[in-house]
Amino acid sequence: MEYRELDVVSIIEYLRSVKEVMDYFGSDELSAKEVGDGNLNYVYLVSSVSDAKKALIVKQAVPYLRCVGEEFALSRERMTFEIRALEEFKKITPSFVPNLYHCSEDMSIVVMQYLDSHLILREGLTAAQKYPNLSEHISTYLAQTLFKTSSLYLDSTSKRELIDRFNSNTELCKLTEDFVFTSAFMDDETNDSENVKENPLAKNLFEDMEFKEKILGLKYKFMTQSDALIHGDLHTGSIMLNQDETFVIDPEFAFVGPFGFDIGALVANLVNNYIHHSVVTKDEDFKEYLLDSVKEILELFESKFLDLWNRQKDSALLRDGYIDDETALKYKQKFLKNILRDSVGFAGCKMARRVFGVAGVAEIRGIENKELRNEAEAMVLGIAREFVMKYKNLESVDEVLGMIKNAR
Ligand code: ADP
Ligand code: SR1
Ligand code: MG
Repeated sequence: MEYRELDVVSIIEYLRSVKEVMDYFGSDELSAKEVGDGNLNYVYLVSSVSDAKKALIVKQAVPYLRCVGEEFALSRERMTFEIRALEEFKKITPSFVPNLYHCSEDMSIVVMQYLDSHLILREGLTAAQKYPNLSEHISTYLAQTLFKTSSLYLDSTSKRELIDRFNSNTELCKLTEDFVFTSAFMDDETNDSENVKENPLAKNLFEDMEFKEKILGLKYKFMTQSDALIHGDLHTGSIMLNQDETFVIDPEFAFVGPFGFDIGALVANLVNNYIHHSVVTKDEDFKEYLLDSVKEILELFESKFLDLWNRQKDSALLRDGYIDDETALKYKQKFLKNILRDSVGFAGCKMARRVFGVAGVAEIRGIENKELRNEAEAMVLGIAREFVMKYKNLESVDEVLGMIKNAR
């Protein structure tokens, strides 16, 4: 089928030709509305007119970057990688990925389960909503997806096939290289120019050569380290949840990249939310909950990943009998410490890019009072700097928490 950009009318006509979708809706009359709030794509809620609860989500990529406009061309092939990643992660952790009804690489479209009682995690956290299963669920998601797509689990051929299927996601990898690791730390037209102008925080950041040199090291890891299939954009806007269930959506940035990148993205966004509550609501109880969540996610990830590894006898990396158990355990512990370190380094980049770069986050950029926003931005950059300057020598999760708590 030849690609065409759909709208609220043509989408219904398109769906009528998709058997799996018609099996779901039967002969119901359908209506569609656009509900997307993301930076890149269009997301429609299609529902039965007689029963609004009977509904599916349709997401289509367009050949440009939605948040900038048609003048910023971006090929719609990003949806091919989102489809592949959704299918791959669905196989590995079915309960954390929405059900898929229809995927078309030609139309750059995916039709999936409507998460009707779930909220975007960023919104929930900003409203000081606690989620009792978040750490447990997301640490399982991270351990399972990262371990089972790595050379610690796959054989050599399967791992290389995975790289072949995902590492041509060049445009979105380049977006990350540009927006997460580069332009947010120098004068650039894509930055939030109003805020950059005559702002001593921006001047200090752009002139901070020690920090920027360390960012280069992390960018290089991002560009070259093919550890596992990562989501690639695992901020709190890519998680939808309620008190019982947790879903990870929007993996269009997926590629085979460094273990620490997804973990770092999540930590960064939890810490930015902590900063929001430090400056705006001053809700000490909720701040404590966020810190506990960071600690639990990092520690649970480590123990679950290690457990999966201990149960895996042969892989591309290790052959049963190659080393004794004691040596293997020491090797694995050192390996996991390096994942923690890289996660914290990436978290620093991901926090700092949200201050002046394109695509700020609501918790920080949305603070309306200028003084408070400035206070929050200084705190983000302070913690991000600690993370980026010290990540290579970190020994424990508690040290990470110390860096967050000691910031002012
Ligand atoms: P983008 O790629 O543009 O960032 P997202 O995949 O993040 O798009 O989706 C944008 C928004 O659409 C989400 O923030 C959420 O509000 C809504 N959304 C996406 N998928 C679902 C879903 N399966 N169920 C309910 N809402 C969804
Ligand atoms: C211009 S693209 C901006 C950001 O949106 C996505 O969610 C990614 O985080 C990307 O860097
Ligand atoms: Mg998104």
